[in-house]
Amino acid sequence: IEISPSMMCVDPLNFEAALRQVERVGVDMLHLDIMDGHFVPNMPMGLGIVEALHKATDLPLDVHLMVADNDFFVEQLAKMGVSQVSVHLESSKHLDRTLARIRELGMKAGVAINPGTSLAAIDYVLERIDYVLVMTVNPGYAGQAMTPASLRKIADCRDLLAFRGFDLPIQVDGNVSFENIPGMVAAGATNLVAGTSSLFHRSASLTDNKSRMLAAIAEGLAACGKS
Ligand code: S6P
Ligand code: MG
Repeated sequence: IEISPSMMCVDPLNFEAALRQVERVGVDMLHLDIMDGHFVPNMPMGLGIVEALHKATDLPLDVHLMVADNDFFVEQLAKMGVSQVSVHLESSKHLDRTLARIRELGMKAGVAINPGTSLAAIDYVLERIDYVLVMTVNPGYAGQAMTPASLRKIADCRDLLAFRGFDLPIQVDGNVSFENIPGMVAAGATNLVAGTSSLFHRSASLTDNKSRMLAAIAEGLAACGKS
């Protein structure tokens, strides 16, 4: 199970210190939420931070695009050493073409899907993707509550991938809390976007929060017989 901390959750005035703390505590990649104020009503960080992080860290960069013009941002990100990028199927006019282009540019391609969107739409792009991002909140903000159908949707995604014979990571994003992690992992989540409800929870240090995450992951794996 991989952990991808959502960097929009750190204090922008102490960004570098937070980055070093995240590196010390140990994570698998950095989740960077790029929003344009059109597809979602928020704009917490832009391309400048992606470029700066590429120079400042060895951690792989995991970009989650929440923008109206995916194709523009995909071309920009390819120049910034990004490892993987997900585009929302809700904002993609030509999803198949955009996903093919992401791979052509040397990045892993992910398709992100809003809580209210049917999984059926990803069925015919499975050959084009390296992971699925199942949104468990409506995109735009940190600190929201998990949408009610999230756990069965993660399980449905796992079943669809298995049925079609694709062994792909399932990233989950939104209220991936200490309480929700066991159920998410048991349902098939393999990559956890960690925000204000886990790694960056204000009640404790990053080290303690990471330990609590690991315990919650172990509980989820045990529940599905994988530990
Ligand atoms: C939301 C964004 C997410 C959040 C993350 C925050 O649009 O894509 O990556 O930053 O969900 O985590 P939490 O635990 O505050 O929900
Ligand atoms: Mg995100």
